[in-house]
Amino acid sequence: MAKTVYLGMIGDIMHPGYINIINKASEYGDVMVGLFTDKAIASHRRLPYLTWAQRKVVVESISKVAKVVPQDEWSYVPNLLKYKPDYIIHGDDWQEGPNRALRAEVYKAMEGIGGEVIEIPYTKDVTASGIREEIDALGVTPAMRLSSLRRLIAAKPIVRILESHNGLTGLIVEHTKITEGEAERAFDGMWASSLTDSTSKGKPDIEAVDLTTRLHDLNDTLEVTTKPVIFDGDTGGKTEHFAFTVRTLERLGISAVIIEDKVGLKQNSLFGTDAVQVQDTIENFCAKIQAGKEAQITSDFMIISRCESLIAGKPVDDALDRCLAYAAAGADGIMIHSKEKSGADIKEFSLRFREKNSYTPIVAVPTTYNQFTEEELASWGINVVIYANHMLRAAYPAMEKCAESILAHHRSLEASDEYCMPIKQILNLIPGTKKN
Ligand code: SPV
Ligand code: MG
Repeated sequence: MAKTVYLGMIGDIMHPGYINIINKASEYGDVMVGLFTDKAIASHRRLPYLTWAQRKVVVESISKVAKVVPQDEWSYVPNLLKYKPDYIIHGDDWQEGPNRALRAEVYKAMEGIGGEVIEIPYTKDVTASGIREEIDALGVTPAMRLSSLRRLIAAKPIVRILESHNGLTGLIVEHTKITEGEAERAFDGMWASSLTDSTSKGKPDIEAVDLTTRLHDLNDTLEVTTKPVIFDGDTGGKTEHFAFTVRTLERLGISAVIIEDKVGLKQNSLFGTDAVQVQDTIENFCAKIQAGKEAQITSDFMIISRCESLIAGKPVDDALDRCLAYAAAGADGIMIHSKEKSGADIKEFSLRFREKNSYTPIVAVPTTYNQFTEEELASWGINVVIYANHMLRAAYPAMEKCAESILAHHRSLEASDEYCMPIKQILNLIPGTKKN
């Protein structure tokens, strides 16, 4: 009987390195490709361009691949125990660096099932991550960006979104990453916040900065990023107007709009009951959601309804009634907001909402209850966390201190040393900056 050789791969960008390892594997037996699912990848890396089904079509049509199976974990072990291959093949690049632990557990598992590990020299001149960087530098199509949020929600325990209000903050969301063991940690996308869009213009957050202006400025972020954007649509305006807003956002490749169930002059929610916060009727707000759903062209765009009951001082029961009705009316997600510091209301809401509705994504904005980790929020059933204003709030105190220092010292020496990045660094900050 032919032997089986297991080869784990993401298979997003086909390149000679992959073909080389498939050819080598086929010398030992039938090649079984463990094709990483979005879920397996999302725990450690950015999602691939192609969906699992699309990648499968490509990989299974390579003549030396006998079979493609899903690999649902970053670890190979569950599939090795399930399929018990005679061999597993891997590039020797995992002998060093963060993948060493992955290698050690593979050796142990293969020993347990009586199989063997084959290591071949890693193809250095071309890598999928190198090609990916080059493609990302070219940008992304609106359609690809738009659909990526739904894929992320399906693949990750919790999707991590950070506020961006200009091109520069967009670049921070796009590129900032850290490594934690074998995993890369980065932000999944951007929040186009009405608070920071208006504050950065020196205006109050009362829908005074009109949609056209906000979208014009958002274009700066879209030009230099590839990650999905969730747009803060305030109240969504008049129902008749909201339908146009949805079409415009879709055309730009925005993944989702969040509209809040308030009427009258909108005030920022973090004023809580210090401001008059009047909610729409459930019936009217459901009609607005439905008008938006009817207007949208793609099936991937998301309309997320935001409930302001807790902000307006009403009980969790009121928020539940509303959110269940919004979901039933067709909302693709619900955002529950609160300025309560303990987080108890959000936790109770989320757990009780999940008892009645297991599938509609829940979005939370833990600005005031920021003591909870993403893992804790996810354990309550929350799917998306938005850090809604932190780029702006971080920048302002630094700028103010810098300005005060120049005044106090009658020169900029102290301010430059203490509060400013070096000139050389700012000149090279922007990717693509060229020098002769
Ligand atoms: C925003 O960022 O504009 C929001 C969230 O709507 S909050 O400011 O908390 O209301
Ligand atoms: Mg807002």
